[in-house]
Amino acid sequence: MRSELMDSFLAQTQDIVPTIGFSIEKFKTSRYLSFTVFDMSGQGRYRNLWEHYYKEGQAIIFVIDSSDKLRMVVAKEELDTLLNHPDVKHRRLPILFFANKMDLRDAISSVKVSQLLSLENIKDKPWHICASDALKGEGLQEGVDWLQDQIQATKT
Ligand SMILES: Nc1nc2c(ncn2[C@@H]2O[C@H](COP(=O)(O)OP(=O)(O)OP(=O)(O)O)[C@@H](O)[C@H]2O)c(=O)[nH]1
Ligand SMILES: [Mg+2]
Repeated sequence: MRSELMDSFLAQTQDIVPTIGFSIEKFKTSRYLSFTVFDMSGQGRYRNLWEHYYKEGQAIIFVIDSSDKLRMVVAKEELDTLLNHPDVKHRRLPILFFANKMDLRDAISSVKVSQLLSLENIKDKPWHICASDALKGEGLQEGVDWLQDQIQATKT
């Protein structure tokens, strides 16, 4: 099951193109749990689409380019807007952060990303940050395992 998930991630790194609007991905992590992921484009002109999916969503995955220090303030602004949205604000939605592009020399650590985004201020939702390298698939399994535990915990 582990390798099936990794294989599908890695197969997709072969042809990476910017997401236009959004795309839908489905994968199963066990016999009991399948994910339907709305992969929303991070480009400025598509960010207003995000909020239409908060209400139905059971979890949020927020991917940060750890090598882009200049745009970290933009990521923080977008995160704060997301956290204050009425469909998110008062819900215990688990949020998984990927401090991505860890393979790049000028990437900052996940601890530093966490500080710059003030994640310690998120007190009413379970959250977790993972360092990742999406090209090699590193860190992805750890993140998905955490999310799976969170979702299972809310079901039981
Ligand atoms: N070095 C490195 N490059 C990465 C990593 N993850 C993604 N990239 C590259 O970053 C670029 C953007 O990747 P995308 O997957 O299109 O990023 P995205 O956030 O989905 O972008 P949008 O769909 O436009 O919102 C591509 O050239 C990827 O190959 C990583 O962990 N390390
Ligand atoms: Mg994309």
